Amino acid sequence: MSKPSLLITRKLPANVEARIQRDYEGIFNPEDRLYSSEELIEYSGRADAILPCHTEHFSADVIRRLPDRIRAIANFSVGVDHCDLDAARQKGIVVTNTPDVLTDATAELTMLLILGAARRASEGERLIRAGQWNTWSPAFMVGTQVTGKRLGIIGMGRVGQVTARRARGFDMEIHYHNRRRLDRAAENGATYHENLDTLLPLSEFLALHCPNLPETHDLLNAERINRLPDGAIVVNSARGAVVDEDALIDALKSGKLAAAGLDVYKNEPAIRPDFAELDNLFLLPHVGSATRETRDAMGFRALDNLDAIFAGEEPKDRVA
Ligand code: 8YV
Repeated sequence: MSKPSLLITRKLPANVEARIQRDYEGIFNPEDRLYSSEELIEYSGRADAILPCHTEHFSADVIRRLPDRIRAIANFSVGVDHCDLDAARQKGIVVTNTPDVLTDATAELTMLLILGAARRASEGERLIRAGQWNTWSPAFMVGTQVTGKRLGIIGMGRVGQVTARRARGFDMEIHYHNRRRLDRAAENGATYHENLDTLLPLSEFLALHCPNLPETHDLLNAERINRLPDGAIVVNSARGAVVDEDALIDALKSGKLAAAGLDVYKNEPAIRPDFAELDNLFLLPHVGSATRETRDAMGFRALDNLDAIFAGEEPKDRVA
């Protein structure tokens, strides 16, 4: 039997590409060039399935124009907000994602954002690299202590729960809001808030772990930021769309927020230039899951899903 043909839109780890070579007719992108929608549609013409990243946008229009032979979009990502799932369902295309395998890496990065923002890590680093460290005093680069503080988590799914576990290592008191309350064991002592009204005023730190959905768009807006304690710190390793960036910048400028840590942005990678002007903003370039271990695991998980689809079985991580 001939191997199914697979369009791989970005350069993947060597181990993952080797498995693709073994089991599929791979159409690779060795230069790791970002395809336009037109190219995506054109290159899909030779494929039975696509293995994309969140950088490829499968709008309803793109999905409608994909060749009929495309059976699946097996994402190399847990987030699927770059795919119009209804359009995929209508066209009979199976869509999968890669949950679980990037949980640890993303929670780890969330702790880095919390610590980096609170302790002014990039500000200090920039100072040294610019050759401008020429003083020391007790008032120099004083930040916010993390240990023992209250951490509010919005979105207590896989990543939120592991972030809570890591934060407990810093004696943080965990409060959370989620669409539904977790069971006692998963809560592990965290306090559930049915709505944000009670969560926000006590969140000295606030970590966003909710997906980008119509109801979470601009969830952290000016009004909600104002309900945080003065000097709170906000971190986002979920999706840029859940933060009103104008409101965040205003709050960082006014001192309402002491600092923020961001890994994701509304219009990445073309982020707004005024972000870079704020000393109290700790910025990373969407690298939540960027560890060697996790990248391999994401690729293998996407391939497990494809293997199931081509074997006529239900893939483990079907989202449409
Ligand atoms: C990935 C992510 O690196 O999986 C996700 O949803 O946001 C990132 O951690 C990226 O999406 C890869 O496509």
